[in-house]
Amino acid sequence: MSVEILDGATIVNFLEDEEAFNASICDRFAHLDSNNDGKLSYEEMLKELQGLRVMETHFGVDVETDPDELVQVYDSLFVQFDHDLNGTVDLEEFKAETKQMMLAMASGMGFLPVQMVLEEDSFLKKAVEWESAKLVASYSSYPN
Ligand SMILES: [Ca+2]
Ligand SMILES: [Ca+2]
Repeated sequence: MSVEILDGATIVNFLEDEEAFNASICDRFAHLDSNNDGKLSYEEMLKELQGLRVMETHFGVDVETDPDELVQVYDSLFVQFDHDLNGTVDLEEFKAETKQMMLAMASGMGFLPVQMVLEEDSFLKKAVEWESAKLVASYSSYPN
C-alpha cells in the first residue's frame, strides 16, 4: 500500500497507451488466474472484486456490510465482467470491463487531483507509476 496523488487524466492517459495498458492487464490476469487455465472463475475473480469494493469505498459510495448483500454485489460485478455469461471471465472480457470501470472512475474524479491509498499491484498504482516513468523520460530528454 502507498499513498499517491492522481487525477482523471492520469488514468485516461494510461488507458490510451495500449501497450502499457495491455501489459498490465496481462500481468493482473495471470496473477488472478491461479490454476493457469486462461480463464477466471468466480473464486479467482473474488480477490479483484473485493479490491473494486475497496475503491468504491474511497469514492464515498455507500457500502453495505451485510454479508448477504455483499455476495449479491460480487455476483453482479462478476456478471458485469462475464459478457457472454458462460461462468468464466476470459482475457478479452477482463480487459474490456476493466477499461470501462477505469474510464468511469476517471470521469468521476475529473481533473482535481485526489489523494488515494493504492495497493501495490492495482491498476491505479500502475497508472501512477506509468505516468511518473514518462515524466522522468521527458525530463532526461532535455538537453543539458
Ligand atoms: Ca483459472
Ligand atoms: Ca465469459
